[in-house]
Amino acid sequence: MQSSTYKILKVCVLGDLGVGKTSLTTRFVTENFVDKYKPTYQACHFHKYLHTPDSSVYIQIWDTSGTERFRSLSPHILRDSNGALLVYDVTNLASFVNIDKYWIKWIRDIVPDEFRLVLVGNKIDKSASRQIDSKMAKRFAADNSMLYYETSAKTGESVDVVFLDVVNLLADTIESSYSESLEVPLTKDRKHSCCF
Ligand SMILES: Nc1nc2c(ncn2[C@@H]2O[C@H](COP(=O)(O)OP(=O)(O)OP(=O)(O)O)[C@@H](O)[C@H]2O)c(=O)[nH]1
Ligand SMILES: [Mg+2]
Repeated sequence: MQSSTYKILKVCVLGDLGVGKTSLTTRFVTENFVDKYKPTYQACHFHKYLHTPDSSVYIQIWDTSGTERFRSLSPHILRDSNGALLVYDVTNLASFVNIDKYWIKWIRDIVPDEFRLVLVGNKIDKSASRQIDSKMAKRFAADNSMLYYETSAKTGESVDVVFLDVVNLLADTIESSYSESLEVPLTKDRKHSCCF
């Protein structure tokens, strides 16, 4: 059987309840958006094959639950990831405050300081309800050594950019300690996700 060699990149998506972690992930992987809120229990695993000018990448995305009582899997997922997207909702002040108050500390207790984090302010299509100023969020991200993006999973704005930049950002971590190759049959199954 014919096959291609892919580098494996593992990314996890973290953030408060309802900020749009699943919507961002499914928008990127399947190009769909669902308005109806269905909370994630435990975690869902998504994957996608990407071709950059330099290499072929098999990106595995762990979409975690924002609910505290379902967060038991998250430390294992985080340790097994090359980097993480830290998502908040630009219309929900508490979800931004929690990035500093809770998420960064929680992550730093689990993985080394050099672990790469990307901050994402989602739901920018709801501009009339915005509570977090872009400049302030960008400054906060820079102060915490994170790249910063604003997205809308609903319209798709900047969603691909985030994931493609994450692939570039983490490419060197794949080549060093996480370097791995995967022999992927060209006749791949069409299933994109699996939830626990
Ligand atoms: N307007 C708008 N709504 C969004 C956007 N992203 C997500 N939503 C909506 O926000 C709600 C929550 O989205 P989810 O993607 O399920 O949020 P989540 O972070 O995965 O939530 P948990 O799994 O419970 O932690 C859903 O009703 C989505 O349709 C967006 O960019 N714009
Ligand atoms: Mg979810």
